[in-house]
Amino acid sequence: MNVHTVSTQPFSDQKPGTSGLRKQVPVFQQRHYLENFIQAIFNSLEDYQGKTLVLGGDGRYYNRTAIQTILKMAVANGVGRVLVGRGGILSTPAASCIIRKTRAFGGIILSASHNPGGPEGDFGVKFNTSNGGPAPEKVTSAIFEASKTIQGYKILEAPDIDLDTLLITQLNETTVEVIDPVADYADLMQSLFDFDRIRDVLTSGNFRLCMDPLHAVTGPYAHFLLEERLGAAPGSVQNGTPLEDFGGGHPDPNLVYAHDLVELMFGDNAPDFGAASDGDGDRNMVLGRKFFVTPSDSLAVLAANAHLVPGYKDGLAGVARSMPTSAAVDRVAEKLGINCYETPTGWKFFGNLLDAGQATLCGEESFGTGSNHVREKDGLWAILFWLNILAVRQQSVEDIVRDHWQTYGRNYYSRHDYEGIDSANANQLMEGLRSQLARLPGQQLGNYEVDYADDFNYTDPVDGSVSKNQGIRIGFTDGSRIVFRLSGTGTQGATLRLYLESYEPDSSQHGADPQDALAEFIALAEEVAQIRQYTGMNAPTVIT
Ligand code: VG1
Ligand code: CO
Repeated sequence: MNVHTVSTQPFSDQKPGTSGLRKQVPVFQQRHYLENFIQAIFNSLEDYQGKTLVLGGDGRYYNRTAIQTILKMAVANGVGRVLVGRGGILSTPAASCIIRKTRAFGGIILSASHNPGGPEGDFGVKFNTSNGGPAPEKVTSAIFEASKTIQGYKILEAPDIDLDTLLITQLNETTVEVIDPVADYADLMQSLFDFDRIRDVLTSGNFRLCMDPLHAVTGPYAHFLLEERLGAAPGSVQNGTPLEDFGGGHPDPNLVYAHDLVELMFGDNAPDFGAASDGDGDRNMVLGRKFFVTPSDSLAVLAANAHLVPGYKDGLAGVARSMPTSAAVDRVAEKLGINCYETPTGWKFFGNLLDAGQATLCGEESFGTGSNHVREKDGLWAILFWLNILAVRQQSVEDIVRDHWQTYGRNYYSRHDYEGIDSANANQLMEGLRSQLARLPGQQLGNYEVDYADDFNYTDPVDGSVSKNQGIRIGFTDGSRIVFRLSGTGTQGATLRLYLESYEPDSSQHGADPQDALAEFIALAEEVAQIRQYTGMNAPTVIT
């Protein structure tokens, strides 16, 4: 079949952000826009010809169209074998699993994660490398450089490929294999967790769970694993059919966007366990009956209880968290006598630590938790980890978390997002903060003395690479802190993220609402950053 080279002009805005290239659908629908970026990926790589590429996405609007284009470009660019999920579906963690299992040179995952989908929603492209993880900065920079000078792309002239049947097709030198998106991933989960024990609980008749994939990619994985393999009652998975527009919602598992689940879990007769995941299946939210587990606490609880789970019974090599994530896991690491690494925001920064065997569990405050089983955060994995712990400990979610606070103290934590603000104003706010950093240490702000104030810089302990300006942090002498960052995943204007944390060792003080416990820091953040003035908003758009 014929391969064409189509001449094209570069776009100047194809710089990948925190997690791939994310734009509104109409941007991707511009002539040559997707093709340019995909060709830039191939142009920035060496030595992939004849090797395996994994391809799939979260099923959102434009997923199927993009997959057809990418398949034809992969053939034209000499990829040896493409493994594509049936229906174009692969969750991010499943793609990571398959890249590793099949020793692929990489994967292309189509997703804008938790951003809304549909013709007016967002779309995205992520490239993962042969370890199964998000491309590190040196790779994404090379792709961006290639996108700036691109003059043409290669594509096969061929009819569309049937994505809905498990088939193997030969196209020129390339084998295209439509694979079951769930099977390999499900096997991996079964190898890590005590399925017999979880099944005993789920079929005992006195434990109910509700899992809400928010009409996104986790649906088929959750149906198969929770209901079929583990015996949860039919209907335990709600909103489990992936829809191109996620039913019009934000596929973001938090207390605001997972409203059906939240209503159920905080209502009368709530199930024992509730969970949700995001658009591409890498995020998770865990709830007990009338009880919310913050992602930072969840990471700490998983680390403290990992020895109860077969896949982690021999202990953890170390743990890692992103800088804005609370220090709850640091206290667990200290007790276990293992290292705790602090990385910039974004899963790509955990890759080297996982590859080098220095960290086993990783997490982010943004509802991301994962381990060395793949190289992405993994929503369903976290949910199964919790179920395994519940099955062994035979306690409620709330009791387990309260016990944890009793032992380690409680890190009160909250994130305030100001979405859709003017980019120039957002940058001015950050500059205003930067200009104060030198004089803040030693100063008294309200009742607290500033211990340090800086713009977080990270030197990767494995390869020595340096990432600068990863968020402004103001730390106080009692261990509490305020962090400011601008989001790198939005597609319109800017989003300011304000992260707040304090530490309370006294268990008689563990019952407060985090917004009350953190009220003084919320006020201090306003004082130093003038958030109202710069954003023109009186309150955050989302509080998690
Ligand atoms: C956000 C989160 C970050 C996460 C990233 C990708 O980035 O804060 O922790 O890794 O999304 O998650 P930002 O730059 O907007 O703060 V996902 O589930 O979109 O792949
Ligand atoms: Co995601």
